Amino acid sequence: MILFYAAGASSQAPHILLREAGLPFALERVDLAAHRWSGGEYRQVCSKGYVPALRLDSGDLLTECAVILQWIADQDPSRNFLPPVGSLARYHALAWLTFIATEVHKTFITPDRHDGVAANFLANTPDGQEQTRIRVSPRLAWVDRQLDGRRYLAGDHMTCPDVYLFTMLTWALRHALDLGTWPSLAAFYDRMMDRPAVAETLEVEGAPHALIAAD
Ligand SMILES: N[C@@H](CCC(=O)N[C@@H](CS)C(=O)NCC(=O)O)C(=O)O
Repeated sequence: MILFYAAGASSQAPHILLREAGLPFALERVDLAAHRWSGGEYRQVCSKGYVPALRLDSGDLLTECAVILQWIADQDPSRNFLPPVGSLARYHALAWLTFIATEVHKTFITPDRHDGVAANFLANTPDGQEQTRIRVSPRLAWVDRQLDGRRYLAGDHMTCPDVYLFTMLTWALRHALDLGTWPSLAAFYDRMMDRPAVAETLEVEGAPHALIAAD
């Protein structure tokens, strides 16, 4: 299978989970500004034009970060990256995925689309950082309270919403939010950073892409 990604984008979350799961996969880097990948026009791969996208060995293409994470988790139920289908715990995990996708991921993103340029992020400028503080901080403050006394969102065991949350925290740091404001979130971030799959992912992806340059 092939994961289409951009360094430091939301595609980082499925990238981490693929490594956690030990599944065989290839990576294809996408230049979101130019809409290109090594094979040509990216919209010919993914008509939505964004990452992540996961091309399965069957040729099918999966999109939407929260869905790709579920698919990866379900490849090996014994790893418990998600609770069993039908269990109440599964719905709690899906609530986390949905919360992160809609309340956190999307609040980092401006509704504006820029003509001809894939630039849907809030600009990493003082104004963009201020908007991030206003929009994202209350959500992260709430997550911090939920994490109080827990190692991961579901308790002691890492599940797939955790990798999505981790990626959102890297965005928060890039937008100059101070994780020290939220002790449980800061401890969670450090815990995730200690995981080999996370370190490998960060090393392989390298410096995050900048759709809108800082400064
Ligand atoms: N709804 C999508 C959003 C994905 C998304 O926002 N991707 C960003 C990178 S994190 C992107 O590729 N932006 C470029 C664009 O939208 O053109 C998901 O949850 O996967």
